[in-house]
Amino acid sequence: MVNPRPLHIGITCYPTVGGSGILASALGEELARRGHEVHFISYERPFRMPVGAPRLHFHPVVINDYELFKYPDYTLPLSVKMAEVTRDCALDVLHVHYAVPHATAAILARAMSPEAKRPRVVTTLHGTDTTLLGRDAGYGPAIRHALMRSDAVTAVSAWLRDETHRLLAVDRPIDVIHNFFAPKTPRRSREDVRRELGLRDEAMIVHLSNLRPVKRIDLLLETIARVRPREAFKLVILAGGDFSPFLEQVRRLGIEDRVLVRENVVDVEDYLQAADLGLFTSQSESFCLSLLEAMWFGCPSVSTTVGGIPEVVTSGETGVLVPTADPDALARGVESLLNDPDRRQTIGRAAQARARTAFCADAIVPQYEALYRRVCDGA
Ligand code: GMT
Repeated sequence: MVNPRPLHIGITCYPTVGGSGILASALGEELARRGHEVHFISYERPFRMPVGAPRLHFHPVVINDYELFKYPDYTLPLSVKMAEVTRDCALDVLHVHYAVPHATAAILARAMSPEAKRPRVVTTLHGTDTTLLGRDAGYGPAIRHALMRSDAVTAVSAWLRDETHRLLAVDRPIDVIHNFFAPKTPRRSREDVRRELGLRDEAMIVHLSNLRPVKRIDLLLETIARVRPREAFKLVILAGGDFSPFLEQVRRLGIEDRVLVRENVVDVEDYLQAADLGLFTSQSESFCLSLLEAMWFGCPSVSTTVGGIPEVVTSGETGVLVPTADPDALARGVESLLNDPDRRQTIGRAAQARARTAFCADAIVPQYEALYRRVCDGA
């Protein structure tokens, strides 16, 4: 069989810390490794994008400051850059991650391109683009418009697909393509990381997130304050954001000696391999990439039963799900793993096996490649 020709793919995402940007960067890297030319188009280089990798390119969007504008506009310069890269690099596909404002910019870029050279537009919904902005009357109709006019739309879980149909009344098929994880090899040993954190016999409970309100950091801290025995663990928060607004709560709960924070960590793998269990208390989560990252390293997690998380974890088998946002119930869930190393190990191993089979790059990236071929062939 003849190998299909490599594709030229433009990827736009939020380049700073956040699940959608991390996922998009990893996808770009994997696509380039598989022989495709990948062009990132954004206001900044995605923070996990490797420098100097073959077939990976970055095109910055420059935004000029005009006194006339009270609020600087990003959508138009982004769409112009998308059209320019499409023309100069013969893009087949513009794959945008997070609908706002990327999908609208891509639709405009496609309309600006000469008819014979129009790229296909693939929009991937990640979560709050539907669940938060989709409900906002100032955004909803524009999101719906861009989704209806995309050549394909994907969602990172069946739950998010259904929510999108429900909230946005988007009457079109949405493909479900779950998150994947392709970790870097840790650079330090488990012992080195634990030494850095000053851990002795305590179990390391890990939480990774961008600390946005939807992550319920208040609930995370309330839960930790209730876990017993308190000297048996430390909570390590890998924060993609400023933790200082939560310091007052940490003091009030008297858990200063139980909580360690590391902000904007790039080498998450180093910390994950050193962790014993994870804790995620989100109010909504379309998939929860951080949970998958922990599973990959055999680290079982306790999490709220929200959104697409039940597609990732089966309670009692590959993790522990707690149906209510109740700190006492969450603390009992944590204790059920903390105080039972055998159970922790059994669930951790099952979580790792599930992560490495169902949510590895080889299982997920070909689904995106097949989708690109489908929209390109359907010209
Ligand atoms: O988690 C966030 O708030 C960041 C957000 C994003 O769009 O950057 O993450 C979303 O995308 C991730 C990758 O697809 C998903 O794993 C997260 O579950 C999702 N977050 C929410 O739905 C809150």
